[in-house]
Amino acid sequence: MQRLKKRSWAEPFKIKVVEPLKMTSREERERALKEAGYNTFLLRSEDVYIDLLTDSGTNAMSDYQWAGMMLGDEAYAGSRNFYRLEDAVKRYYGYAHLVPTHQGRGAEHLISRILIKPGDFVPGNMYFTTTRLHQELAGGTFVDVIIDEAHDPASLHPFKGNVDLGKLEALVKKVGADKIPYISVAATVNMAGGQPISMANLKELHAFCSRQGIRIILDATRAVENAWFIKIREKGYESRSIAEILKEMCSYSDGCTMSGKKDLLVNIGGFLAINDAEIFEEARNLVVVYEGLHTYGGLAGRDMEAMARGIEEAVQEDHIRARIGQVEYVGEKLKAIGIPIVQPVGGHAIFLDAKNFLPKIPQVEFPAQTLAAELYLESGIRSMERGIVSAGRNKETGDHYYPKLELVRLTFPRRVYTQAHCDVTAEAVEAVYERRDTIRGLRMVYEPKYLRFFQARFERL
Ligand code: PLI
Repeated sequence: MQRLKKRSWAEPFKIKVVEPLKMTSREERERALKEAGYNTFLLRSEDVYIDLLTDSGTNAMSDYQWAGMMLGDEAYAGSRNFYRLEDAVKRYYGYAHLVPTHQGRGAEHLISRILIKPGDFVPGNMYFTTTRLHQELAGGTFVDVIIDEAHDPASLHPFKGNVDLGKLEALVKKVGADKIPYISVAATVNMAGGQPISMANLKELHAFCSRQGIRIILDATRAVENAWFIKIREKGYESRSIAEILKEMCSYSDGCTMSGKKDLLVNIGGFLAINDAEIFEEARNLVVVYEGLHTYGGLAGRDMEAMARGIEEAVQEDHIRARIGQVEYVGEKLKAIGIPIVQPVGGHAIFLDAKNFLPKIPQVEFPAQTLAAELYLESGIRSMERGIVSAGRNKETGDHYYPKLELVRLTFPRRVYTQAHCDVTAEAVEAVYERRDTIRGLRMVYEPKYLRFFQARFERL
C-alpha cells in the first residue's frame, strides 16, 4: 500500500453559505465576449464561471463580520462603528487620524488634492491606475522609482517592490525636494505582480526622505500580504507576528491610503489615515464635499463595522498563510507545466506573462487583452489585462505608454474559491497555451478618456 507522506495545509475555515456557479457553452461565451467588446470588464458576472477579475470587494466575509453588520449604527453623524474603525486603524496601523472613504480611490483623491500642486512630481514604486490618475488630475507628474528587477517578469528578486534610492535621489537632484510633496509607496506592488517591498528598504527610504523633508504615503491596500512576505523572506522577522510587522511598516510612513476591499475582507470601504494634524484637518474638510461626513465618508455604519472586524481578521496568521498559499499553489502548478508567469509568485494573483505566452502578437495588438479574452472563451474564467491597455496614454505625447510588463492577472478573492477551482483554472490556462499559435490579436475600436481599460472595446484582427 502506498503511503501519503505529505502533510498538506487546508483553508482555516469551513463554508456556511454557498453561491451556485453557472457554466456556459462555448457558443454562449463567444457571444458574450463579442458583446463585451473583448473586454472582460464588460462581461456580465452571470456569464462568468470562476471570477478571477479582481480580489477587490469580492472577498467572502466571515460570520463575525456578518454579525457586525447587524450592529450598524446608521446615524448620520458620530456612528459608533466609526469609532470602532478609528480604534482598529490606530491599533493595527498606528496612524493618529482617520478619514473614512467609500473606497481606496476616494482616499487617493483627497491626499492628491491636498498635497500636490501643479508642476509637482510624485515618485512611486511603479504606478497604480487610479493612484496615478489622481496625482495627474491634481497637476502632478508620476515618476517610477521602483528597482529595475520589477520590470523583469523572470527576475527572482525577493522584494521586487523595493524603491531604487538612486533613482529617487536623481529625481530630487533634478527637480528639487520642494517639488516632491510625497513619495507614494505601495505594499505590495499590484502592477509588478503583487511584489513586496522589504522592511530594510522602507527603513532606508524613511531615513532618506526624513533628510530631504519628503513625506511617505503608503498604499496600504495589501500591506498585510506584504507583511507576510517580510516574515518569510526577510532575516530577523521570522518570529515576529504579522500585526507587529504591519505596524513597523506603517511607522516608516506619514500616512496611508487604503482600499479596504482587499486585505480588509470587505465588499466596500476605504480610508485615509494620517499623522499630521493639519493634513487631517484639510482632509476632514474635503471629505464632506466628495464622500460624506467625516464620520462615515460614503460608507454605511455596517460597512465600517465589517471593515473594523476585517482589520482584526486580516492579520491572523492562519488566514494570511492560506490566502497567499492558495495563490502559490496555482503558481506552482503553472510553473510545473511551463507556463510563463511573473516570478516569484506575488500575494494576490498569478500574472501570466503575455509577451512570452503570445510572442507573435506585437504589443500594439494587445497580447494581454487577447489572452484574457481567450481564457474566458476557453473556460468561462474571467481574468484582467494589466499591460498596455491598463497603462493608458502619455498625456504629453498622446501615444500609448509601452510598459515592459504585458500581463494577464488571475486574481484570487479571499476565502472564495477552493483548491478544485484552482486546479480547473490551471488546466484552462494549459488548454489555451496548447493552442497559442492559432491566436490572433485585437484592435481597439472604442477608447474612453480616463482609465480606458475599464470600458475600452476591441475587435478581433
Ligand atoms: O478600487 P479602490 O478604489 O478601492 O482602490 C484603488 C486601489 C488602490 N491601490 C491599489 C494597490 C489597488 O490595487 C487599488 C484597486 N485595485 C483594484 C480594483 C484591483 O483590481 O486591483
